[in-house]
Amino acid sequence: MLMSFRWYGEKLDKIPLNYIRQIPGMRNVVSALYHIPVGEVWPLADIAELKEQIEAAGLLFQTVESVNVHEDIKLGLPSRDRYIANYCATLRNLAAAGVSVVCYNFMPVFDWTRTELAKVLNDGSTALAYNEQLIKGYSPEYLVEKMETDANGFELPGWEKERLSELKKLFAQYKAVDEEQLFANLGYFLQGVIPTAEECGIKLAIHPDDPPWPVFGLPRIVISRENLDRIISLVDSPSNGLTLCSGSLGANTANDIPAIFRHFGKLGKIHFAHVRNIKIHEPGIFEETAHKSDEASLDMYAIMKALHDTGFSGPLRSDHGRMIWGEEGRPGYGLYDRSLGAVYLNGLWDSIARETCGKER
Ligand SMILES: [Mn+2]
Repeated sequence: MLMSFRWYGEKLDKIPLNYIRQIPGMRNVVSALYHIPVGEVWPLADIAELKEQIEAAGLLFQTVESVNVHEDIKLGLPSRDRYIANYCATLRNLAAAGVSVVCYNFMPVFDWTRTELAKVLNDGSTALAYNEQLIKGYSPEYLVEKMETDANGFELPGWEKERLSELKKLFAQYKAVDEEQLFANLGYFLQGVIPTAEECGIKLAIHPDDPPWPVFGLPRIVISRENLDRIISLVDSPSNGLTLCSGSLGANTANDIPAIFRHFGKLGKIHFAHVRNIKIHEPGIFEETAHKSDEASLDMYAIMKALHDTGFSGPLRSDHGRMIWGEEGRPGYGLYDRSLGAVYLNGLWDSIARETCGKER
């Protein structure tokens, strides 16, 4: 297991790499080229520069989150072939720089969705939260505005302005895309990119939809064990795999998270793991919490045990954290609570490893 931390680059992230280096057991940085518009090729020189910065701080750069998929690919428009060719060129450049895992998602229009970016929890910390009842009263435009004003001046991943400026047009285009069509469009994308990924040694890892149900009537398919099984069978290749995210899939209590990790771990399909906790108050209403299991709804020990038992050796990150100790930063992506999460998960991993293998170290 390669403990990892998401970082937005020198320009966009206020957390310095040397702070990340000081988190006990931290080894790998997960990043992306945020200045390249969706659909364009990531230049090798820019990737190399990012890699040099990260390695100069004593950390690895083996994982990219995300190379976003152009909306035309998700919609299945004729222009998708050009964007698929660009995606392949980006994968080749990433492989040339030593990247081995590339995360992506296939959510129409909106990326992850929350109704509150700073819900005050009982201990005075703040966290991201979701309330299905509130969403029902929002228009898509209102949600976009709200996310922007609540984001502390940071651009949120997946909520880049230029992509969301044509909401009305996008919603009209998606009227023709139901779940089956979205599966077909994902299949077409994978048939286009997996051969290149396989050839250059990149493992593609689709991230679950967050939350794992339709929002504003847009179809969502990366939502359950059954659908994940279908996705990995769209193209049979070691490069066609998953980012299993406990907090995303876990928002639906029908998803048995430790069992899902064990199932896909046995198949060798977990290329990247996001392990975080949430507290579900009732169906459709949840908030993000500290990682520790007794504070929330998901059993972190059972998840880490499933990963360990199935020989997981890929990157893993504590994903989101709360805002604690007065920190101000990008919602979900502060230094302190994500660090506590990483250390907690490392502690679980160490004790599972020692119980299982009997090793002193
Ligand atoms: Mn995640």
